[in-house]
Amino acid sequence: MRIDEVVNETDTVEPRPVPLILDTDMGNDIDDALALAMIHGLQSRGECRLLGVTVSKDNPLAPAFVDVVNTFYGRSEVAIGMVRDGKTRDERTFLRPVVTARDNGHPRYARTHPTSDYPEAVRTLRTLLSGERDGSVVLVMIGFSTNVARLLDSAPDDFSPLDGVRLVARKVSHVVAMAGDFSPDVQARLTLENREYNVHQDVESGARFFHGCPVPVIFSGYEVGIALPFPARSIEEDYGWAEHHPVAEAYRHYKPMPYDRPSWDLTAVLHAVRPWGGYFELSEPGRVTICPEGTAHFAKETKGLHRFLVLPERQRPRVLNEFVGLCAQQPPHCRRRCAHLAPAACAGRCANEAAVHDETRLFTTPQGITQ
Ligand SMILES: [Ca+2]
Repeated sequence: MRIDEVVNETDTVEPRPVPLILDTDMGNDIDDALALAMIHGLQSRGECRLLGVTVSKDNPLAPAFVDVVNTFYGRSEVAIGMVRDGKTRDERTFLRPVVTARDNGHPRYARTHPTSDYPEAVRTLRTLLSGERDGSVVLVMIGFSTNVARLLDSAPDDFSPLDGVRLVARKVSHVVAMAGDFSPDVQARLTLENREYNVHQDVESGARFFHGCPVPVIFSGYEVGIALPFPARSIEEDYGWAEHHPVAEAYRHYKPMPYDRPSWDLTAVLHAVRPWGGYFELSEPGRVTICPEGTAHFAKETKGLHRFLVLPERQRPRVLNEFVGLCAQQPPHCRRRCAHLAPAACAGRCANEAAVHDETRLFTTPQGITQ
């Protein structure tokens, strides 16, 4: 599919559940955690379907945190894949306090996978893609390109007779990537000082993926998210429906509160699920080149597969408002299972009971949903 077809199609179709795969460096910054919460909020509203999450940060607490969040939202079926020999092994500040939190001797947050032996990410990506309809999957990248570059280089296997490039070309509609900085000032003078984190942490993989990706890529640059500070006030006020909320708790651990953190990764998610929303404008088509020193250069090109998001000033309050509301969205399964309880009474309790939070099990347990 060419990029103008993506744009034209998404401009006119009605909203529908978008099949998503999220590739994240969960743990390096708090916007990844908010982005995952936002995806769950959008899925609770029927707007997307999270197929899987692959983690590019090489620390076992990173997929464990993803597991905690998915389980909290009652979506144990979401696949999780983990990089091998990846970048950034340090824990940083919020993964361990949330994953290992205990109350009265029991884990505060349940996990679906009892150990940290998560499948390798490329295997997960190939498995997920091979099972989806052709041209349907939107790949959201909010970290380094380690996993997706290896995906392109992957060979045919038991899941698909296609190599990585052909598998992506067959199954992926387009990619939305938080990467680069496409503000006019930076593009006019690329320097080591204005390299964007996701690109320069793994330059080789970024070049491999963005230069070789066979489907359109829409970039959300550094300049978009920096203009959208997520309000600490929302963390303090909007999550009371759960006794403990793993993402709100992570936010408090990331840095001393209160602080408003830029919403880089959330911008990619919002555009991936609601490209029709009018939140952002799109650049002309072109080609992004990843330079050896870790900068990303955009050049207009009529048939180029790349575009980048532009945030109109008038849309800033509206986009922030969507971020706040979607991240704090309560999952509907709590209301279903605990319909006999007031929402405030149900949320914290059943959020900690992973087994009964499995949505499939909710509808198949012979004893009924109150078991
Ligand atoms: Ca990230």
